[in-house]
Amino acid sequence: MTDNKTVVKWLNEVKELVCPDKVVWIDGSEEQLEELRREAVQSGEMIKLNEEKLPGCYLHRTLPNDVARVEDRTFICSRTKENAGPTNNWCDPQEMYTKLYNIARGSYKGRTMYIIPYSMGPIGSPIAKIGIEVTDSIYVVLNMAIMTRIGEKVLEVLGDSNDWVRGLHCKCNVDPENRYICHFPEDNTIISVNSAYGGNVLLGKKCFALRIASYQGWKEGWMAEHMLILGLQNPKGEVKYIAAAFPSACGKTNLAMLIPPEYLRKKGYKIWTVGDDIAWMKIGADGRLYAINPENGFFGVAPGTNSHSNFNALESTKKNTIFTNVALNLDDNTVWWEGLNKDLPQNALDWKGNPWDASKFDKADKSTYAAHPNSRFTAPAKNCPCISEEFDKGEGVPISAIVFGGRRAKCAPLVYQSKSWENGVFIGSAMASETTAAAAGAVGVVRRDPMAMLPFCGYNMGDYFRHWLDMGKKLGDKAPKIFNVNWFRTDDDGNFIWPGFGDNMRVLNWIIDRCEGKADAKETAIGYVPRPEDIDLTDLDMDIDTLKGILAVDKDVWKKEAAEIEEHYKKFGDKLPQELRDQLNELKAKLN
Ligand code: GTP
Ligand code: SPV
Ligand code: MN
Repeated sequence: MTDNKTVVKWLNEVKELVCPDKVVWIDGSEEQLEELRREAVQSGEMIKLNEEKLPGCYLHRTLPNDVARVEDRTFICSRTKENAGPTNNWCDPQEMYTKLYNIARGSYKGRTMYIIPYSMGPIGSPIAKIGIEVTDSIYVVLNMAIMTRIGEKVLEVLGDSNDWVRGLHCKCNVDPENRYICHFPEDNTIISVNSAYGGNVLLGKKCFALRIASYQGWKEGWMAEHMLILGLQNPKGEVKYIAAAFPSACGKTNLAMLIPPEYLRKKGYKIWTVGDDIAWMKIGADGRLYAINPENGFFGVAPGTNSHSNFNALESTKKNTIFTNVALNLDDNTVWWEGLNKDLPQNALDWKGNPWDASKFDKADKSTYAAHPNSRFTAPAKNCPCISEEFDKGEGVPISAIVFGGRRAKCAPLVYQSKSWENGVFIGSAMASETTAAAAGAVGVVRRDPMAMLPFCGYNMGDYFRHWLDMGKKLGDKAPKIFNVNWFRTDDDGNFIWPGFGDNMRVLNWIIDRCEGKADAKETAIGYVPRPEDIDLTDLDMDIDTLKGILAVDKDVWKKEAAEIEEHYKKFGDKLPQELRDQLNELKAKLN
């Protein structure tokens, strides 16, 4: 499909290594994709769902050992260990290439080598970038066809350029002991072996659009961030854009597609979705920060998604969607997951394909769940009822506010504003959140996750902080204002205090009002916190004292927090920018 010499050379080398029976170029045509779907159904790799209720939808089950990203097997193989930094696993690139080639060698025997040319970002957008993924999995091809822009036109845009990311995925025999997700930032190369799940194998997503792209952004003066992008439309019809970074499974998809409470809808407020997971941001000609969503679909968390919590996400999954590791309702050949509705299916298979006994369902015991807690839907962005008209444009949207957030049962207030860009970078660098099922390992453990990028930063995180500070200097007074939110404060019984979801709009309105100098705030040691009367509680069953409680900044809790941030900062040694050290000292002084 191309005579780009760099592409042809790499593909020949890969082919010689993996020894496929057959080679297939993915041209992006519907006929070819439909043929692959047929093949996947025939082999059992996918199950066709009810064509009336869920047209064009399929269910896929991964192996039980392969249900989430594997952070302990993810490597940044830069030439020096220092460039990977203290927060990444590192291995010498030559050593890792040798190890991976030994695993990949001959692994496509009896299989087909699919070549997927794809664009991250609207094809031809000045912010977009191109990748080629080679895979032996039809599931990967079909997911990439939803999550990215694929096919022949990508190669036309690439021409004879060498500016593209090489991605090799080998499913092998999905052996967790030989699973590696490796990035070679200096070589624009990703190699992933022995997995067939989501972020491990859809190489355009976390591997390219965050790990490789964050490195490229550092070198080229832009930013690749783990952020949703939304447009908030006010009653005058003006749209202001917000980018928000929350760790995995902490609410990006939900916030990006939010439906405002009725009283705000009636006034004319509305949210438009530009992206739900990743933002690429560049300084535009007018000096402001512009963001695009490099993806073309949503790889969203299924559990908890329902018509009340996230109507727009659920609507997005009603056609041409691939479900992974949810339950199969045998009565009508549709899907089900915990939190979809209260009707537990009485005749269903669980995510492993075993008969599911609804009577044994116990909320406290995840082993009784029908769907895996990290089960997902892959849905085309254009299915989303509130997709922004800017989504496909490629120039990007101007960002007014950057929001950080995470799951903190205590400590962080509902919302606060940083005092400056530097202070905002400090807040992002010190972010912490409870771990979720999106990555293998323990769930619910508080860990520092700077800018929600801990698992995704492709270079030394100390340099990454410096890059953030430098971007702020370039943006000057045009820089977005930086905020922090926490929807997850709990009471003594462990219940969430803030209603969350659509009601988060009340907080977004305060954020935009602050950007426009329209709302007041109280200065505290950690930043500007709304006065309780500044958060509109109309129609909400919450009293002002409860609100005061989740807006409070408890100095004793924060002194402990500051001590923990100091510990966290030690990892970065000399790479920690002095500005951030100063910010921490200022916080400590204010708390005393
Ligand atoms: P990734 O796709 O892993 O990056 O996740 P994400 O950040 O997009 O998270 P998502 O929106 O899928 O939400 C993850 C989980 O958090 C779901 O179970 C949601 O129901 C829950 N959640 C999202 N927003 C809120 C909120 O405002 N309050 C509460 N209590 N839960 C929320
Ligand atoms: C995340 O874990 O942040 C995700 C899902 O968005 S995955 O694509 O698996 O990384
Ligand atoms: Mn994510």
